[in-house]
Amino acid sequence: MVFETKRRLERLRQKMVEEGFQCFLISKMKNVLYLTGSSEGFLLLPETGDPQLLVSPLGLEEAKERAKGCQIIELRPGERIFERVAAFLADMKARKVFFDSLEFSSAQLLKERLELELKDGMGHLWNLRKVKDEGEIEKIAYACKLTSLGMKALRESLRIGVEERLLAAIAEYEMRKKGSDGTAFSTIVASGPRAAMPHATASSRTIQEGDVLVVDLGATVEGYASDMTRTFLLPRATEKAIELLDIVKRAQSKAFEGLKAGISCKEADSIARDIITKAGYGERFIHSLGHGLGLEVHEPPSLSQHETEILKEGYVVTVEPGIYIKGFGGFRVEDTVLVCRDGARRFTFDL
Ligand SMILES: [Mn+2]
Repeated sequence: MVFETKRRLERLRQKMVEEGFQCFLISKMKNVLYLTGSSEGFLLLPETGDPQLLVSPLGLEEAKERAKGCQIIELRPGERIFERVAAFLADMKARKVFFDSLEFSSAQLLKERLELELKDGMGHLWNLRKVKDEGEIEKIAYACKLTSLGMKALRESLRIGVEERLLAAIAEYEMRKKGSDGTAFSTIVASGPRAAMPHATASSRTIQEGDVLVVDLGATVEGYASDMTRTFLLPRATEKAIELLDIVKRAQSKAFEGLKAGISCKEADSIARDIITKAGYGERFIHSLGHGLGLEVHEPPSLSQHETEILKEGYVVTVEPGIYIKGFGGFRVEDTVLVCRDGARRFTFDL
């Protein structure tokens, strides 16, 4: 971790200097975690000298224990952080400053005090964060294993009359017990007509004969997420439901087989979309094929028709085609995978 955060900080600094900027202000928790190992603090990365981590008394212990490669500066209780940032930027005579996220009022304060050019530098951070290193891959793979175990426990508890919320609890309990730090998002357990809503969370509805059930689940391990969806058909599911799930599964496995470094996000999306369109449900595939995943569940790139970016070795993405028919149900199968040179490696289990 020490070498990794140091390498990340140096690469970001190099980009900053190349573009003629003197400082990078980093306030998003996941970016601070990625660059320092601590999820506490506000990071100032100057062109020379130690990065400075401004920390409130509340986060001081964590920062001291976990932050690597930077100088920790304790803020006074109630001290306004941007007063300190402004003073720091004035001291170093910064003129061009990158930020990852900046509230309008904070930007205004800086502009009032200093002659500054402020520019969104989040793209530089994403360029680093998109390519996962060994340590990150290990954490994501572990989170995916826990998610698969949770999904398996849910499947084993699946019966007529059980509440969606109980099924969610069973899956989450299993993940927790095996080592998850928490869910990566609100677990989706959507049965019957509710399955047609891609973002429905678990409700008090009970599972009925003939239901379609969509379960979307994720764990976290040391800040890293996982994402997995399975669609289950209850006894007496209709012929149409069986057919629709088959189409989605076919689209999903073809997209997985075709995924590799060197193809574009759009091309990846097209593999699945063409299959679903040929089957007559193109209009019902209402989202993109997938998304990047790491410290956040949804990261760039988006595997969509609008994204021409080329996938690189080391990207972790989801592959999740779906078909949704209002009043009838929804069908989605999702795995988290690593993009490799000649293909993709699946982290979530085959179940
Ligand atoms: Mn997803």
